[in-house]
Amino acid sequence: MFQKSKELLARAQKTMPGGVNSPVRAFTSVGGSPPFIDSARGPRITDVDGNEYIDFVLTWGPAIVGHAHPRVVEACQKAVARGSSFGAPTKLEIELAEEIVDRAPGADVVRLVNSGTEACMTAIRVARGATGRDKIIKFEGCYHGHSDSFLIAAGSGATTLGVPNSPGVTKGTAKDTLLARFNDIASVEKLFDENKGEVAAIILEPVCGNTGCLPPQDDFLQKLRALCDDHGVVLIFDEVMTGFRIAKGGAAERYGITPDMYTFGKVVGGGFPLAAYAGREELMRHVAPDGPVYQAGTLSGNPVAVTAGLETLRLLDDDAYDHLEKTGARLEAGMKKIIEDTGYPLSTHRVGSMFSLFFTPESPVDHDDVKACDIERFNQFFHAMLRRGVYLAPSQFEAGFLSIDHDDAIIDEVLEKTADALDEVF
Ligand code: KE4
Repeated sequence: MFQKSKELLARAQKTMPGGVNSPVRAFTSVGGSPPFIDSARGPRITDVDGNEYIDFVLTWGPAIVGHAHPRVVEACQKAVARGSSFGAPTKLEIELAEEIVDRAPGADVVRLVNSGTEACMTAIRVARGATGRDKIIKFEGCYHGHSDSFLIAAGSGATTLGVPNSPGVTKGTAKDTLLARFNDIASVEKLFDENKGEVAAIILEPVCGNTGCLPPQDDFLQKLRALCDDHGVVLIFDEVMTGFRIAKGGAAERYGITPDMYTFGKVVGGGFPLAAYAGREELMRHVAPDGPVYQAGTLSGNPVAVTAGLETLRLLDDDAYDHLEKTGARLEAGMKKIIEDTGYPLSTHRVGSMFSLFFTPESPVDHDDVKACDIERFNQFFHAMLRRGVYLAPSQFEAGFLSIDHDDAIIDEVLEKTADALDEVF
């Protein structure tokens, strides 16, 4: 079933760490070796051995209008034929910036960059530059890319100071990152009390997607907004995953909370290396060349990636979001029915078109809860689904995604396969 993929992996490992260009692709947590993908179209991907899968990874979110959407392909073909990058301003970048400003509540000014990592690392630089403060608060289980300030684990229980969770990150960097617990406003208040006047920003995924799909509880986001207002702290919504996916205006629109800054990625680039940070005029005018906070990029806003992002967002009209919501609800209802009928120790969360099936009966509210999942059983389930032609994210700590091409027939087929795979692993 995976012969050619296995051969390619052995060859790839000779010249690339783990044979991959991003660690999660190596299947380290789920075991086994990853299928090497040959092509994708709509809701499906095909590997080099000819195996076809219904895709719920969607290249970690970007393929929300399906893989290789004809309109996106045609527009990018025309764009690349006019030159792939000029390193100079273009009209297209204005159109994408205006589309983002139109959609994201409170975003007045946008800067296009090349990855979510770049967007997040720059957003905290702007917050630090604008406030003159050094510390940031992030939440355990939230991921904001691989820049040093975010590769921080919670220190010993007593302290809430961060410690590096990757070699190469200095203690000097780690001391300025404080760790709070998602959905636990008291953990944030405690950090504010212990670091009076030193916190520049709070950055969070308003709906976690990097510890499975965890929605904000009750009025958690409202209370965070109020705390930031009280302490003059910049509230940054990392909407790299949720942006333009869970609503036209992302989590800010869905939950009615306006952050001071945003980061975007994935959907906004339509599968090309494009991301963005945005925010209130007063903050974003600190960014060079308007202000002194420096950030730059050779390929930032290149016309091909901008074309892909623009075409994708233009396809995401009200009907598209209505479809994503309906298929998400169908999937969620089906999973809940399986859990109810079988009594298996499972729970599920869904927000719009992102979801997770957790291998714990207690509905998780934070990263610790997800760490208590039966990871071994998840891994068995993952492979059981792969053998059935369903490509899930290769980790309990990732979220699943739907595209506008995932229809009722696909959802019903996957629910059947899910029940069958669960019977196999339980
Ligand atoms: P990139 O640098 O990978 O474009 O974006 C970093 C990032 C920032 N913020 C959020 C909320 C994100 O989810 C991400 C990246 N997400 C992971 C998947 N959970 C990308 C997959 C990978 O690392 O290969």
